[in-house]
Amino acid sequence: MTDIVEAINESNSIALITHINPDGDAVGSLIALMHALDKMGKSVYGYCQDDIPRSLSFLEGVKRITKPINPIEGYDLAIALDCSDRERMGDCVSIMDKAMRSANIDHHISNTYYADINIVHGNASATGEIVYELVQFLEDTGDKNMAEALYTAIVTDTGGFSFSNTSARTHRVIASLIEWGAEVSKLSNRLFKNHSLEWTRLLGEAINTLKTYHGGRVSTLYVTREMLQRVGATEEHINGMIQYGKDIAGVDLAVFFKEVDPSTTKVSFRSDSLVDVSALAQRFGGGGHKRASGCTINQPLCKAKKDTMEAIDYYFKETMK
Ligand SMILES: [Mn+2]
Repeated sequence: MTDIVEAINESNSIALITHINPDGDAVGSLIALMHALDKMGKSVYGYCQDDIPRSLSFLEGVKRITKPINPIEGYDLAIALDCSDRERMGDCVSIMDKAMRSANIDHHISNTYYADINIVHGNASATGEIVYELVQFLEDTGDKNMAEALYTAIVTDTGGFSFSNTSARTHRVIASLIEWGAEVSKLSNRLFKNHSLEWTRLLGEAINTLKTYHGGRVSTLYVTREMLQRVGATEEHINGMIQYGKDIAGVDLAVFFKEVDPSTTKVSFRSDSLVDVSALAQRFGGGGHKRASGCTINQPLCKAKKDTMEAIDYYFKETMK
């Protein structure tokens, strides 16, 4: 931590970068750090290659996160948040490359330590939990804007404090955030009880594809381009749907396939306890955590599904003998 605090103190212009296809942790961590650096009088710029999900648009300062179109070159410091490797930054990687110094704040065990300063805590529930710690070093006290952003980061990455990454420390951090002004019921309503009609209809489509394997221990769901069109939904609406496959009694491993285009399929894995899904995803060049991971397969949905199920068959044969 002292290295990054020093780097921040010595810098005036600071770029904050988060990952492609951003989630609550990506956006919340970036915004919280942005507010903290604002307070220190730094010139802060937020970057993300992709659009910010509408569900996060209520966060104060979210509009300041821009796409990397003609970014100012040569920032004193560029900090990547929630990015396990350089590729996760997408087009924003050039901003880091052109910065005087770089830092990487993340909680993925697969992190590749790609920056000058690397703050990687594999047991943190969210990058937001690490940013909370950093903010303590930078500020006397947090404010409501930081609290809402960090609460969002942590509550989304822990699945509402339900995943195994949720620790006593996580709850202590959340307690502080409530003291800083985070309103639990307001944030829960905004984040979890606010589904669009399109999302709900798409869920119906996805549920219709449900199949189970290995005696009900593995479930699969998928969404095609055609299904998205039929209900007027976008890719953003798919976020979180895999949970419905995993929440079925008896399911140890849930797999979700998303048809990106006719020759590209994104695969997500979730598991409860038995299956190390980071190993499964790595087989296809992906990565993630033991309990949540993903990969992109350059095959049509049908073939990607077949390949994935074969890998799962093999995994079950080898590890569940
Ligand atoms: Mn995260």
